Amino acid sequence: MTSRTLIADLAHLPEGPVRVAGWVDTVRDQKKVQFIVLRDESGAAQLVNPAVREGDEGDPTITEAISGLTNGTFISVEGELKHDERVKLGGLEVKIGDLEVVAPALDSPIAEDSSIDKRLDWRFLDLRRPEQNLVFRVQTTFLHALRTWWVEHGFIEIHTPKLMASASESRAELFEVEYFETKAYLAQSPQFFKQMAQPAGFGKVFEVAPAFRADPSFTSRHATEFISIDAEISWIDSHEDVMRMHEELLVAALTAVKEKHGAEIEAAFGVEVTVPTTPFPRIPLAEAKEIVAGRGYTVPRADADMDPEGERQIAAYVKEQFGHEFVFLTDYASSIRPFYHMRHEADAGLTNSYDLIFNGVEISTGAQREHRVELLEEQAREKGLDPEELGFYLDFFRYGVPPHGGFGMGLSRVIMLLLQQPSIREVTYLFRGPNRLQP
Ligand code: AMO
Repeated sequence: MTSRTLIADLAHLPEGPVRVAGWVDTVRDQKKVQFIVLRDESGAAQLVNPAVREGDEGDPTITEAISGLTNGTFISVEGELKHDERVKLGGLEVKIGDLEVVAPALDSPIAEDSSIDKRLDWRFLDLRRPEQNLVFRVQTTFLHALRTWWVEHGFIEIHTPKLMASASESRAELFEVEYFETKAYLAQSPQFFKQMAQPAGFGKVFEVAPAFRADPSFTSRHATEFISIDAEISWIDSHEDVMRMHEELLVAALTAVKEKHGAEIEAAFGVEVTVPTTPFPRIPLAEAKEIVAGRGYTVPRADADMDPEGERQIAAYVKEQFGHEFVFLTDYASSIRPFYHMRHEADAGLTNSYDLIFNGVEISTGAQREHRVELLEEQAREKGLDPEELGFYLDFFRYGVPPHGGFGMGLSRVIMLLLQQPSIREVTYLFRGPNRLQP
């Protein structure tokens, strides 16, 4: 590979010869001044053609080459680095000595004001924007911090299969695929197999992997394929232990994001990253619905989950009352939770479960699991599931399983809410939805 200096590193180099390479962002081509703004993955810098600047020496053939450059062309430039505080862009410029057009570019089919659909059609060009690059650097830091926390706390990483013989969540959102002479389903969640790690003796596990939902909705928060962040821990007393792990993990990850990217995020998105205090507020769902009703909004179905407006309202209340961006809604009714959630000892109508709301949107579901096989079988039957089909799963609970629980959290939802973006489409590398399979 030909060596080059990343543009972000130029600021720390002494004046002298350098080679930079990247995409032409803009060309200013006038009689007395000719310069290029060059962008690479680390930043942007101004390159000046000395041949055009009065009194400077240079190669006049370069002038012609620059005049013919289109935006987006990938070029390599050898030149002289000069530090000059008067240059707005980074206080430096590179005097062009030699310029090679490595790969020319057609005019971009998208602009900043293009519709999100058009930008997704041309996602590789859209991703070239510095804010988009920042999104994925933030995501990298976020995930790295999660992993670091998990590893420091004795978790084991697992990779569960995405081809399954049965549903793990609702049958309604299941993708069916041909599998030789039989059918398979794309995993909706690693639920069953992360639970399997408990009788397997792993103690604490995590997985970051794709999950699939045949959900035909076109909301800003749903995709048909998304990255699910999952954790499952053994030997818990209740979902409270899961929430404690969850909030500590998020504090670690948001601390890392703020330290590394806080200033950039503020400059690019006008968003101040807040590291939350612990414990996060916890409100039982029934009480949350009353609070929301007191604010003048009635969640449409009393026996259902919060709807999006209900989530926004309870988040607004929590922000006003506690100055917090997160809230755990707890103790969901068993009628609206999966069969595997443990129910309250004293009230089987409620579960040891929670949803985590961040800036007004659900980012996660967590729960203590039912580990007593007779109860689990009964709960499955009650939900209309066939214990035969779930045989492999129910067996996990027949051979010594500790009380356990965990959560699943959608990566793109967290990043969307952290950077206050309007849709997960903006923060997903390649979005998959009901009418998008390409690119
Ligand atoms: P649940 O179905 O609530 O729980 O999903 C957990 C989290 O995954 C994200 N998510 C989605 N993100 C984008 N598009 C979708 N279609 C989509 N569906 C879900 C959300 C959601 O909060 N097995 C349980 C978790 C557990 O109990 O451990 C489960 O999957 O952020």
